[in-house]
Amino acid sequence: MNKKWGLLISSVALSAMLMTACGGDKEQAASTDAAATTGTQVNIEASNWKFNQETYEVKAGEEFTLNFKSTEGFHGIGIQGLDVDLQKDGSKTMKIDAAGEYTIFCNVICGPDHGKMVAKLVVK
Ligand SMILES: [Cu+2]
Repeated sequence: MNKKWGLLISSVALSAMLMTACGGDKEQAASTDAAATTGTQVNIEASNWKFNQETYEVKAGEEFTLNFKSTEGFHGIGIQGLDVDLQKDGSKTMKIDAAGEYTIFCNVICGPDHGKMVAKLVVK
């Protein structure tokens, strides 16, 4: 075998090893997520420069989990009057006893349309 082929084969083997390692990590992350998803889930996704829904609804007095994810860019959420402070990705389980409407806003200065990043949490 000449040197050139040997080098090519070992670099292919190396990248196959690296790909396997990455695949393994992903599987582990997915099963961790699945374990945390019981009860009412409120999935909020942020991109440049909006949330995936204008309104999110939950029931008063019932526990729910906020799952926040930045799918494009780096964003976060705060909710006026509530102790919520998630950035980039994260979850928070909480309960709101009184019905009402709360303003969800991006709490990361993320770019030109940062100020437009608002949505509503409606507690019924
Ligand atoms: Cu922002």
